[in-house]
Amino acid sequence: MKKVLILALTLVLALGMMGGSFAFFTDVETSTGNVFTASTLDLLVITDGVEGSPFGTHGATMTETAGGNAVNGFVVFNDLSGYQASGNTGDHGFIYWTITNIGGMTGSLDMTYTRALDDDNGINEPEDWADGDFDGSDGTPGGDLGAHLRIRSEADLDNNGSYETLIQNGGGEGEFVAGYPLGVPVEKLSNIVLNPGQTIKVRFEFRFNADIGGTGVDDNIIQTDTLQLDVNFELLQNAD
Ligand SMILES: [Ca+2]
Ligand SMILES: [Ca+2]
Ligand SMILES: [Ca+2]
Ligand SMILES: [Ca+2]
Repeated sequence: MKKVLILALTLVLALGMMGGSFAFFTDVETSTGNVFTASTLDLLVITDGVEGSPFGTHGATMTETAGGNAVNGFVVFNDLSGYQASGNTGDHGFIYWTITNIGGMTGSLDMTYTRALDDDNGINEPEDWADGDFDGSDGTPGGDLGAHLRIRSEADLDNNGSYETLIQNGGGEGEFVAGYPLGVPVEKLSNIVLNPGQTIKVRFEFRFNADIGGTGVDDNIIQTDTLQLDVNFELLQNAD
């Protein structure tokens, strides 16, 4: 055993000496400054206009709160009613959004609506009487605006000024917000390809009928009621 160990040591020393006795040509090239930078996926959503009609004739108002680089701006419509100014149209209004991919890579855009809140927001006397009883209730457990307010939205996917794509369900008149389950996002646009720099536009409309619902329901059931609809735009990196 001892002999084997000694032999091994000798071999190593001999190799070392051989290495030191040769001269080699050498050349070295170094690639420095290799940098890896992730691309960007960034969505810019601008609320670029609101419009209402026949606002101003009976006190309805709208206020627009600007957002940052996201759809965190919002619009508040107050004191709405089914007031009939002309024809058979009650209060209605529009919100316009411009959506641009300001990142460096292509993404897929999804858009969802969420009925976030639909609340009685207090019950006044006429509202209480809507169900024929002065009992502190209007006869429905939650708010009633969602069941009497239609929404309709369209997209201009090629940004040519024409809103060619209907993105709501329920036909030309639009759909009642109450059709959305409370608190659950409902997808309205999906997998819309947005290249870097590409823009699309979305026009959102809400509308009361002059006789809300038109189903024999006392219109007073919506007095003071409040409704919140959240709109979410999400840009996802494309798989390819
Ligand atoms: Ca109420
Ligand atoms: Ca109510
Ligand atoms: Ca009642
Ligand atoms: Ca109610």
